[in-house]
Amino acid sequence: MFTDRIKIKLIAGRGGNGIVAWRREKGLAKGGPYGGNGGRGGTVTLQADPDLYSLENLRHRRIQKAKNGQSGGTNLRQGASGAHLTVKVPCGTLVKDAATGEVLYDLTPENPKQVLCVGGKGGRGNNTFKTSTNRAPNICTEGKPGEEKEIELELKLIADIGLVGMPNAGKSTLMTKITHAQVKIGAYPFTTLAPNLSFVQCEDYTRMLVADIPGIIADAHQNKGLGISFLKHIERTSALIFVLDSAPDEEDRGPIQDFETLQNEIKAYNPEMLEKPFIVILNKVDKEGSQENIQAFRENYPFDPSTLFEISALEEQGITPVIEAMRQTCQPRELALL
Ligand SMILES: Nc1nc2c(ncn2[C@@H]2O[C@H](COP(=O)(O)OP(=O)(O)OP(=O)(O)O)[C@@H](O)[C@H]2O)c(=O)[nH]1
Ligand SMILES: [Mg+2]
Repeated sequence: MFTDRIKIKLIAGRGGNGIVAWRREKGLAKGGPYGGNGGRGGTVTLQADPDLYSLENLRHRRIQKAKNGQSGGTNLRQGASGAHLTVKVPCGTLVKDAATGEVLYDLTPENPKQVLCVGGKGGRGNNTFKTSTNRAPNICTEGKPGEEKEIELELKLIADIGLVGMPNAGKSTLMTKITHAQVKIGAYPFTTLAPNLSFVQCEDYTRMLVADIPGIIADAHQNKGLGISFLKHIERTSALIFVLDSAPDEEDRGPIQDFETLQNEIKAYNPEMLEKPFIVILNKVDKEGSQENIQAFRENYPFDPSTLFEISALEEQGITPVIEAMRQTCQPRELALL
């Protein structure tokens, strides 16, 4: 199960009550007010955790509550504060107001932590009401309720590179050859149903985070196939890799047509994504008929050799230059050190 959108309610802890108590000591007839203040309620914080890739862990816990503060004690004892609650979410989680949809925060590696609900203040014990005219106040106050918020979390994964292609193009096969990911591969469309994320480890000890998403088909923007909502997970990558099947299929669809379709669908989702640096991969060169398609593609799109690659993901041909090109293309963004 992959969850990338969820509504939850956050509730900070209530403050503990103040109390009425009196000082009692041997030989002290009227000890005076001695009731302590209540403790503060716990605060709710959202924190981006780089090891999480889905909001799945929140699916069965829609209400997240920090602990209440304790009541004050006798002998002026302050009540204990309620424990804070830190809710962990993946990096790239947008926090929205559930009612209006307005984006409140964007939890990224640069800005990973945000206090959402502040705990309620503790109530006052009777000691704090002591004045020169009222030396024995019989009053105290209740703790204040903690803040509450209904929010919607929307995940937009933050990877360095996104793989995009038609179903069956070989995205997941390529993913398994360049990363340690073990993902499902199948000779049928829509094998991948949710994004996969994994690292390519480079020789200079840097690494690139790659996202493999479900295949995109023509009219995906009208919700054909799995739709284009998964494109949001490659919306924030610094580069894209178009994975094209270079072998002709039964309907004689080829890489030229597939490349156009993919670009049209991406444009319908967010045209700015087409401004990212990209690499085009002509996959399945081991299959019959691919050479004619590749030649036609090269004539149609005279891309630079640093942009266009011919590979066989299945037979692991031509993979190393692709990894090098990915590194070059990613460079604008600081690559993560191991
Ligand atoms: N002959 C050949 N077959 C390949 C190659 N790469 C992938 N395949 C096969 O193509 C089929 C689809 O591969 P996947 O990696 O699942 O394709 P995908 O793009 O992830 O597909 P979706 O997840 O459905 O979008 C599988 O049967 C692979 O074994 C290749 O280079 N040569
Ligand atoms: Mg796949």
